Amino acid sequence: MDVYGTPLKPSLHEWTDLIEGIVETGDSPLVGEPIYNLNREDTREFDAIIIGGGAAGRFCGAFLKARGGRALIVDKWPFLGGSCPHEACVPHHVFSDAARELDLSRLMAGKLWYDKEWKDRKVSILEVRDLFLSGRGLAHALMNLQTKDQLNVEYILNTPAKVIDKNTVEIAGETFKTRSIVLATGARTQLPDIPGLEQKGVYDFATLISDLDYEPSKCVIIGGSKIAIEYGSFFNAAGIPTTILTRSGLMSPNSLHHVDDDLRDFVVDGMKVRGIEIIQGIEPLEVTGDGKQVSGVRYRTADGGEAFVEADFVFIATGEKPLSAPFVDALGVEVDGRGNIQVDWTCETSVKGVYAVGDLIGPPLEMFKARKTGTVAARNIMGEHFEWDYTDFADFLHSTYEVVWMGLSEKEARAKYENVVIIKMPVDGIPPEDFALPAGDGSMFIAMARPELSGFFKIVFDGDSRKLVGAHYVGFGVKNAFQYLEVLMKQGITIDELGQVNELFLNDLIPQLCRLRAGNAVLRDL
Ligand code: FAD
Ligand code: KPC
Repeated sequence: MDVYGTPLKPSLHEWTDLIEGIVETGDSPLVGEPIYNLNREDTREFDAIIIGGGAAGRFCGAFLKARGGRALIVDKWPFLGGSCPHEACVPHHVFSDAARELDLSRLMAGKLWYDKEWKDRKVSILEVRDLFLSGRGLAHALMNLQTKDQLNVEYILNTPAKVIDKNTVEIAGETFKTRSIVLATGARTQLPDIPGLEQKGVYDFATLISDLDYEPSKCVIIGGSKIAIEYGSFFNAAGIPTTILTRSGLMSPNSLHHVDDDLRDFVVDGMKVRGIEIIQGIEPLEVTGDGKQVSGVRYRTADGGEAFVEADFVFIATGEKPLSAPFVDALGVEVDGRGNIQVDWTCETSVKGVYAVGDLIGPPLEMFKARKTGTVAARNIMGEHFEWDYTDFADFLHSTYEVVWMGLSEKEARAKYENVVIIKMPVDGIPPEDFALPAGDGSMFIAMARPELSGFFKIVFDGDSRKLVGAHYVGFGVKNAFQYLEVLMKQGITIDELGQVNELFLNDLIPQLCRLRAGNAVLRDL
């Protein structure tokens, strides 16, 4: 199918029907047929052929085009945007929104207009999943429309690309020449090496979307990744008893940097309060079952014994592995022990003129890094020498809260600075159940009913320079604030400047508490 040329043709709704006919119903004549948005009259060589049109590839194409280059994005799916709108971040946010609503209903059960039966009520996770599916087509459609009609980037979809050499790519039997190649094929779940995974009842984030066809009644999650916390919090909030089996501790330094102990405790203890069973230090041994349907998970305990936990739903959250093998074979690009393609800070691989971006180059597997590495590769391909070190970044996850942290943890700050000043809520020495703060944006309601669950807040200063060096928050609406605060922190914002911020939310603790302390020539904790 050729879609090149006419603006806004296909329309948003035509794109939706076209994509859904391939992905959802499989009854479109376009199944297996490439979709060409390709200017065949343009005889210029491509500056880059981008293999994979997810966040990393799409931003690479858009940036390269904006810099005057010619890019061609190829994706095996019939839509651009990749895993984020299809099965990853977007459903994750739908589930986390639902978890927050459900959690509030349970915390408030029997109060105000909240039905007291909420305490034990189970809701349908299929309905929530299907709600996501009912909106997914439009997200897919928007990606194709925006890329074609607003960003004017050429693409070929619904067909895989095969790299022949560093200047040649084969797409649907046709050979295309290019000055450089950008690899952007992302990552998939790394399954643990244990028997029983082939049985019905074993899911990951992707197959939960594509395959789940029953309402689980008991869930076991294998793994301790962010996804374990996020999806586990949702399943549990939906009323499915949930156990998390994890090798290392949740939110442990192995997988996440700069996590403060008290932030972690607030999150993990909060999950336990809500009934999630968390078993750490385990080694999964087998997903048990009759060969057809799972019955549970057998595991080695932290003290070397064996134990079993029953389940009709096993969710794998043991991390992801990059889809790098075809490029090692075709180009000999260097990878690390986990298969992540090795790149320098310009995103160039060990093969000159071949770049790799997004999840394919390893952690952090986050959208900001995927999109920005795409632009970094584009800039360098277009002749600018541009390096970006993405190793220090603000981070977040969802439990039934938003959990956000950036800069140094208190422990890291104390190791680095002599005079560390802490401002935090709840206040040490007062029982949290007597102390309805932080009561941030969105948790006022909880604070009145369950003060101890109203959130967690801590900011860390170097008391000598008065500069902000870390911030940690559990509550709602914080991601937005912290993504800008991180920029200010990196620019060296002080407690005095933070105290000058005009708060829109009366209980935004950063400006008000900084202002209360900023008058002191010698800073003190609060
Ligand atoms: P992808 O989006 O996976 O794109 C790779 C593309 O390559 C796909 O479209 C695929 O079809 C295509 N492809 C593969 N092989 C070929 C081939 N041979 N030829 C052509 N095309 C090919 N990050 C956040 O920042 N915030 C979040 O809230 C968040 N939530 C997440 C929730 C979950 C459950 C998961 C799994 C991840 C989440 N992430 C989140 C991470 C985020 O989704 C990824 O970092 C991001 O999507 C990676 O983008 P990418 O372009 O590198 O890869
Ligand atoms: C559709 C949507 O809002 C989120 S998916 C974003 C994919 S991309 O813009 O390519 O990073």
